[in-house]
Amino acid sequence: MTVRFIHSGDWHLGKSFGTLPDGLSGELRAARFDAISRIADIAIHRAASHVLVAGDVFDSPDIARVDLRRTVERMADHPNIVWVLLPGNHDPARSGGVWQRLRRLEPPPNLVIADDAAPLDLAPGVTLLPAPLTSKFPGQDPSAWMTGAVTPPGTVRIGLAHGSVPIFGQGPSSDGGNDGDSGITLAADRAAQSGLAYLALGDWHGTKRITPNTWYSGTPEPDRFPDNDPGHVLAVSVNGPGHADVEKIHSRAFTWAKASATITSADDLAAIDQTIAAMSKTPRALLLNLALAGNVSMAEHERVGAWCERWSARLKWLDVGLDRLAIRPTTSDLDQLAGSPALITVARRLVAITDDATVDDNKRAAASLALIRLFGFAAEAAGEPAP
Ligand SMILES: [Mn+2]
Repeated sequence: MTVRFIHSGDWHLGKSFGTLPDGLSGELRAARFDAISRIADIAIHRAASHVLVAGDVFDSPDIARVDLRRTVERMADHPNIVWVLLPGNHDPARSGGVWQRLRRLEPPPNLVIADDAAPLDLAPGVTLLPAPLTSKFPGQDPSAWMTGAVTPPGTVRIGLAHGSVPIFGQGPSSDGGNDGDSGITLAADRAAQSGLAYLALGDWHGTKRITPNTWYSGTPEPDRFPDNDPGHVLAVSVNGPGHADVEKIHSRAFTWAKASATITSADDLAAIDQTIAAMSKTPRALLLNLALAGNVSMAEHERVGAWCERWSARLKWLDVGLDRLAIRPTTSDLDQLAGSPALITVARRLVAITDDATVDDNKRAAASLALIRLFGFAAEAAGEPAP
């Protein structure tokens, strides 16, 4: 008996990305709904009958009704796939909650809300044991009931749960972000304890293998600059009660990545060019958080600015941090201030602040910015365009 399904989780539909530029936040919001269709394509391609979503389907119980409707419509587009949705800490199953609102929209029969901790038949001989969350902080392991769940002998038992598992030497696997840190601890050996062929977990937004048959799928569409490995779904084949084959499949539209470099000239950015090329074949789909540090002259600082502008135009988003990139005016930089010894004194004082490791980072960043402004004004006064 073989059952094939897609394991996904942490869709966070409706997430607003309010701190990002307007147009971008709209695109990222839309990409999360589009992920449903991409997952359907993956399911069809892998001949998977079910998509199991391990919690946090919705970012908030207050998701707009039209977005609930949008979710239903996306799933209704694929009547041959059964979508099984588990309530997580962002969208717990409680009276008056998001799942009741969803039911009032009369979703099609291929949308299954797994909001009851009771065996649910997926296919002949295959039973799902879901561990829905009924509150943000349930205070106990919601998967514990799986161990005592009675199923006929030979049944393939598949678990579906949302929360963190303690990882050897690392503590709980919570991802520490606003959207993944549920504070709910699940037994890491739940699959073994409860005779599960596979345990599909959500909460951790990166893809992570806990045991050969216990995995976090991660979110299919990244939602932040990651410290983990988001942007995949898992195609799972279970052949009998004891064995699961798991394949990690790329599902994201946008790649979020972090990079950092310490530079002394804009030429050093060539290494970042290569890093960007390695991160994504499609720069327009890349959101890059870049932290630059080091010391550069005024002229090099201008070149760094031009480099940033070029990549801002080519990438989906360049979020560049220049706080730790200090200006070191050269003799020729200082020559620009030759008409005013007072300005040279000011410039030297600012350089001394940026040089002083005992001064806090904010003050040093402010001194650096003041230097850039100072030279900008000097260039303007000399009739040159400001850098
Ligand atoms: Mn989550």
